[in-house]
Amino acid sequence: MTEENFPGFSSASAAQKIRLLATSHLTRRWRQACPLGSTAGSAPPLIPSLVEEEAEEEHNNVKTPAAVPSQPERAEPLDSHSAIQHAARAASPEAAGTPPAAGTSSSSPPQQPETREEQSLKRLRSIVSLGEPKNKYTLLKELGQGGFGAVYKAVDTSTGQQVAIKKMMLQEDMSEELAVSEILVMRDNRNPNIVTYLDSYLVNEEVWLAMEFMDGGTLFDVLRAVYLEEGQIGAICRECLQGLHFLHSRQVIHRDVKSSNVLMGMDGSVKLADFGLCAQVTPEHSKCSSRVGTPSWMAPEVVRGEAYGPKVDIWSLGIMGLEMVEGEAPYQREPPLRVFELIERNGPPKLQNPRHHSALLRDFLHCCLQADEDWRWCAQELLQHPFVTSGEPASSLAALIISAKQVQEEWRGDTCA
Ligand code: 3AM
Repeated sequence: MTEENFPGFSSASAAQKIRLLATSHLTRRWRQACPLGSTAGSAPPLIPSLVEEEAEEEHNNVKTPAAVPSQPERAEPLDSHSAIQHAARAASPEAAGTPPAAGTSSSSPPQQPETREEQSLKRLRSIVSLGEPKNKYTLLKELGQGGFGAVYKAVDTSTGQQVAIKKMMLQEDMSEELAVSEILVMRDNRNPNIVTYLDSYLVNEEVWLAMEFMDGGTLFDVLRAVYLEEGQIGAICRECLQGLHFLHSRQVIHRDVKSSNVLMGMDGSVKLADFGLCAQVTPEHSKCSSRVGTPSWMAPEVVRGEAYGPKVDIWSLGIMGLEMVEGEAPYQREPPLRVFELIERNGPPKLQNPRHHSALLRDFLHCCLQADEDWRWCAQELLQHPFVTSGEPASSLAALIISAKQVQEEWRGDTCA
């Protein structure tokens, strides 16, 4: 691809020039209406039937508009029994034991087949470490809540290393499968752009998953606080694409790429996280078909319930690109059924003010947001896209994250005052 394809490449738009002139990162002041600490939307994953009922209900209840622009809520994923079961089993196919068939042994009495939960619990017991995590880690503070439980900052008492511990409650439907998938994908897919797995334990009704501590928080939180320049968006896309290229080359599909599942480090590192909804495909079964993901980020083929492959993550990355530019994903405030309808009816979402952005950024989004997955670029191809190759070095994101932290501190001050 040559520069001629991108007539606006060297000439930044007026809006960009203003941004570039700013000495510090512009903050998203309008977003202060709902400051830090909100755990909005941290419901557990829902099965489609429930989601659709709820969505219908939500759809029928017209909400009163807020007096101030409201904060986009952190969107929660949809999933399905079969999808999670597939993800959990396929994440490590060798361990997906089938239940013993009743009456197959002449010496033992006929056995009831194990339920899916029992199989997953057994599987979980076989992969977690033995021992008492409370002796190994000292919990310092809660970092945030998710549908699964909560994440804590902790310290490894023997090394002094800071870690993050995700405590996943097992009471919820399918939670064993989600936990198995999350642990196996992280454990078996180590890469600089994937949050590092450290250890896991089963503690009564909870799984404790210890992972590296990412001191910059989520990209979602950064986007709430500051505007990003195109070079920074290019850098974040490159880092995520490196992680996705690695996962896709190992036939793992993330299926829930969005800003709240991208973690950042104060050194500028960018890593994919939250692997509970991942699916492992194989050369023989290279496609999935379960409707899994978070509505606004879901590719059209997922919405339609068609067979799909790793390029669904590229669509979601394109939507995340829009999040980075606009501050939130298209249709993010709409109920799930309405989102599906809009994705189907409107085709690929567009930038609100395309002229405010470079031809390179527009072309990059165009390559990600192709409704036809044959036309959509893959991670490897996108890593060669000039918008990505011209992105800033990841280390330059450190200043951005510091600015975001400062804004978040100010918000905390405002709410405490
Ligand atoms: O709720 P907020 O956004 O403040 O940043 C993540 C999020 O915080 C944090 O836990 C919350 C729920 O996901 N978190 C998750 N994994 C983390 C990690 N490895 C993490 N923070 C640091 N390191």
